[in-house]
Amino acid sequence: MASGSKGERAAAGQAGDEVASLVLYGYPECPYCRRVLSAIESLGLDVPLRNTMRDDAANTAVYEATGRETVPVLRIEHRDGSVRWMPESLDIVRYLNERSGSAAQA
Ligand SMILES: N[C@@H](CCC(=O)N[C@@H](CS)C(=O)NCC(=O)O)C(=O)O
Repeated sequence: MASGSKGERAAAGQAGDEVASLVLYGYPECPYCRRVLSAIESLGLDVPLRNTMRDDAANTAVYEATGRETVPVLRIEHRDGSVRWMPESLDIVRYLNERSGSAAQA
């Protein structure tokens, strides 16, 4: 594949990649997930939560994507169909803040 394809740009997270959907994988009892849920709320975003404690398929999806079961993980699907899985609560909060042009507390 030629360098600079749409998929590569999206995976690199460069400006211009258009996001089609965001889904948070985790569960509300997890403090790191709560950090992200709180940022989502204060930014007024509509990001559904897939509860990995209650939904085996969600837990499996996280494991297949990241190689571990650690949450939170944000699934970012771009309009070109490419998907990026972002672990680490602080990285997710930073990403959401940057997308919103805002600064929710981490
Ligand atoms: N550094 C990570 C820590 C995440 C973390 O430790 N999550 C816990 C739940 S609160 C977890 O998934 N533990 C199970 C595991 O790592 O397999 C973050 O900030 O997102």
